Amino acid sequence: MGYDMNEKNYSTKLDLTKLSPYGDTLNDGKVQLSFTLPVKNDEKGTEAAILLGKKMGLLDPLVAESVSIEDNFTMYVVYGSVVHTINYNEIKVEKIESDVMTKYEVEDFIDKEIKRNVVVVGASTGTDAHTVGIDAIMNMKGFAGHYGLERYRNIDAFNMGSQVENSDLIKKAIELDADVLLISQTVTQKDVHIKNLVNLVELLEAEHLRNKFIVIVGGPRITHELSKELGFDAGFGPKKFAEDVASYFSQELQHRMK
Ligand code: B12
Repeated sequence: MGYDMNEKNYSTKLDLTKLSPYGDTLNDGKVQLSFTLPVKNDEKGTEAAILLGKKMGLLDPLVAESVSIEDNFTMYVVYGSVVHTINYNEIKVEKIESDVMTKYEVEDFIDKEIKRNVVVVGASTGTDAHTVGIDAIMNMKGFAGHYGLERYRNIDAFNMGSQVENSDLIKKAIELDADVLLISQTVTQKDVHIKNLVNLVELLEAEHLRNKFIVIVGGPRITHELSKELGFDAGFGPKKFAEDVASYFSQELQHRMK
């Protein structure tokens, strides 16, 4: 097994216009990926995993691990080098422009700039039964040491739970005269989240309510860019907490009040 020096740049100088994964040395392009094949955990299965790695464009793939899941199912970890590079300097990402504040700074900001409590209604919508994400953001105790919105002294947070119909969420938001809608989506199989999120925006538009609320979506596969494409105001993915979204909506509300 040797590196193909013609195909890969092994210069150890950092060049952000040709960004490549770092394994043992700069620019060696080493990646590791895992997948399961519905075959026996034997030599033939290992060869199949290597061939798949090669077809995916990996140089010198090797099977670092193979674990039998069932008689005819094996999970493989394949290690190899990618030859592709990225021009890091050209990347443009749509990101949320507001400043992230602490819980206490958010509360002070709301006191000073909004001068009343902010009303937030949240739910995991459609068929989605995953509650942990929306609870992490909204519940009093919060998540990973970050208090949830219910704990903010000037935020009235209403968590409707999971499998909430879009129409019920809207009804509740009208009833409570909400400022902010928080939607959580976890299941993305067959793009069910896209259909459900688009449906919410369509319902809001049909009832001329789209601009009445700041509409935010979050979940493990949500990006801010995707949220904008779908007609939302902002999107939050993994490793985001109550203070991230509260910082955004309190500043956005202040902006809209002006
Ligand atoms: C727990 C769990 C369940 C539990 C849920 C219990 C409950 N009360 O929530 C149960 C057993 C019910 C379940 C069911 C299913 N699950 Co499930 N589940 C999980 C699991 C193990 C953990 C999810 C979780 O709680 N994460 C922790 C939270 C804190 O993380 P989070 O949701 O990402 O939230 C953070 C951010 O995303 C963000 N965020 C989330 N929401 C929001 C909202 C806003 C407004 C903001 C600002 C931020 C924000 O903030 C949070 C904190 O940082 C994951 C696998 C995994 N390890 O992730 C699978 C997983 C999510 N489940 C999956 C699947 C497929 C299912 C089922 C379809 C399985 C089945 N065939 O029946 C069903 C679906 C049921 C349904 N109708 O929805 C898949 C989803 C794949 C996909 N992309 O579609 C996963 C990834 C497992 C897998 N690898 O296949 N599941």
